[in-house]
Order: sequence, then structure tokens, then C-alpha cells
Amino acid sequence: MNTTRKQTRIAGAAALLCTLLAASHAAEFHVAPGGSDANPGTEDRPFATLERARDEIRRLKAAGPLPAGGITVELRGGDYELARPFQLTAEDSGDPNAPIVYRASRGETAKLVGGRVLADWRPLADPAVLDRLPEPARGQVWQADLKAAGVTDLEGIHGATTYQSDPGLELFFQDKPMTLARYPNSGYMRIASALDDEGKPQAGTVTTAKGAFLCDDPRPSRWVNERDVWLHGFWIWDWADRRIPLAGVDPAARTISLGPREGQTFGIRTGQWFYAENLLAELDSPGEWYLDRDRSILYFWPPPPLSSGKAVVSVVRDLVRLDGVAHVAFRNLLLEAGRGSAFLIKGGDSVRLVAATISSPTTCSSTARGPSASTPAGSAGPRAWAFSRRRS
Ligand SMILES: [Ca+2]
Repeated sequence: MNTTRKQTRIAGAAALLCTLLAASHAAEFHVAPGGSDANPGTEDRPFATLERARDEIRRLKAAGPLPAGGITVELRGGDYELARPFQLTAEDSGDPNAPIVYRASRGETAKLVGGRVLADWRPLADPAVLDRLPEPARGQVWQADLKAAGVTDLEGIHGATTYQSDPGLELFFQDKPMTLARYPNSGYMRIASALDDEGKPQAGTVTTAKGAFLCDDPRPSRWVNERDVWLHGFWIWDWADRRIPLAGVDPAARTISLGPREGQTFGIRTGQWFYAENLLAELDSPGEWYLDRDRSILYFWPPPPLSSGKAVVSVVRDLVRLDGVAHVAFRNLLLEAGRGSAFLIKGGDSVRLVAATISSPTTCSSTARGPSASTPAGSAGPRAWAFSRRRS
């Protein structure tokens, strides 16, 4: 055997050994808020984004089988401001013997943040706007320009045609959800009488194209000049809520009209309950806010001084989206300030959410079927999947 052939065989054996070693040990990538996506993703030189780690795993999978023991993506402590949802599809799956795990570094808090901090606040001083404010709020309300803060998607009611609508953009202060200016400040108003299409009061449920009803509370007379008002109500059933834009108020007739709902009818039942929200004229208590979507100005009465905490508006809808994903786990992550769901899981198999803390988005939802299993915070239940925080 000549020297060249011997060297070639040794090199080939070494490459095979490396491949076998790589296939027999779990792989690990690191991500850190101060990292760079130009880095190799090692502990010393971490990536900056989850997407970069995901793409690296895709490359690894394209080159050969997953390493036995799977792949771990370790997130150092800190805030990860998401520009868009973190999305995984079937190609990002692990397998039963090689799961893919996204987790916080031990003892550290890794936050996936879907919101933007509002830092530039000014006292509300516009006389025309002050004039619309209730007396107790004057001198208490601050304003922020969302467009100047880079927030251009001022989404309002989301999913208005379902029973699970949400208010779109929300405001959080000191990590707590603030209240879209509403009336009443707690509790509900009542439908005194649902009106049929001829305008006649009906005792029971009315199916109507007009969506009008009588209300004994005189308060709506103050809303005549308000725009973009929503009524959040339980219109027929106590378990089925829906947000509907307010079409108009007739103070003399004490009539409230819902709408518009093109080509659709309303179901309204006498005695059911609702409240009104997104009204500057009802911003009258600490913690309430209102968004003027025409001017991109958010008005806020901070409960403690603004300097005592961060004010954040939600921007990214559904922070983590998993579609057809299998054998992937998320461990010890904190998700906050998103719109809609923290995790949106469609289909797939064996997706696990372990010790996830969801601080601001409203729900965690799944349309998984068959053998899918994901595990809510602190739970060992293999087939339980959903947890949510609904706001009253
Ligand atoms: Ca109020």
C-alpha cells in the first residue's frame, strides 16, 4: 500500500468516526439576546434569534439523520423581541428518539416578547381632546404616538365573527393588562328589550337584520359623538361573547344599534348583558386607555406614575405557531405582550409545552387531532393541551 492510499483510508475512517460520533450525541445550539446570527451558535458565540437556530437545524437535518438524543436550543436569559411569530412546520420536527427542545438556560429567564415599549409620553394637552375627557381624568392622562414608536398595525377587534373575539392591540403596564376605556367600569349593562325588524320590543330572542335594542341606562347619550366604539356582550347565551361595533345611539328613544354586519342577522335576547369599550368619553379611572386609530394616538391614565414601569403595546399575533410539528418541546420559557395566542398549535404530534409562563397574550390554542399531546405549565397530563387567561 502506498503512502497516499493509506492517508486517504485514514482520512475516510476519521470522517466516518466523526459522523458516527455526531450521530450518537445530542447536538446543542445557543441563542442569546446579545448574540449574532453570523455566529456559529456555540455557547461562546451564540446566535441572536430563534429563527437562526431553527434554520441551522434544518440544514443539519438536510445533511443526515438527527443525532440520537436530539437537539437542544438553549436560550440565555433576557428579552427576545420578536419581529414576527416564531414559526415551525413539519420540516422542523424531531423524532421519538431525537426530540428538538427549545429551552431557557438553567436558572435564567428567557422571554419571548411580542410587544413594543412606548417610551415617549407627553401629557394630554390638546383642548379639543381634553374637552371629551370626563372631569376626573383631566390632568391625569398621557399620550403616545404609536406611529412614531414604529407600531403601524393598529388592529382592532379580531375574530369578530367568532365567540372568542379579542381586542387586537392591547396595552400592558408593569406587565399587567390595562383596561380599554369602558363603561361601566365593572359589571355590565342590560338589554331592556330586544327590538324586532319593525322596532317592536320582544321578550325573548330576536333575530334581526337591524340589531337594535332598548337600554334603560341613560349613559349612552354621552357616546353620540364617539367613534369606533365596540360593545362586548353576551347577546344570547351567557357563555358566548362577541364584540360588535356600535352603529348608533338614539338618546331620545333610548335605542342602541349594532352594526354593520353585511348580509348577516343579529341574535339578541332581552335581559342579556354587555359593556361598551374603546371610548375616550369613558376614560375615567386609573389604568384605562383609549386608542384614536385615525391619529395613531394612544391615551392612557397610568395607575402609578409612568416612570415606575414599562408601558408595552402588543404587536405580534400568535407568538409561536406550530403547524404539523412533531416531537418538539418548549421548556421554561416566558411569553408576553403578544396578540391572540401565545402558542398556536395546528395538527402535529407530541408537542410539549413544559413550565411555560404566559404573562400577557390571551390564550394558548390548539387544533391538534389524533395522538397529539402538549403539556401545559406544571402539568404531567399527556393529552392535556390548553390553558388560557381570559379577561373579564
Ligand atoms: Ca371607564
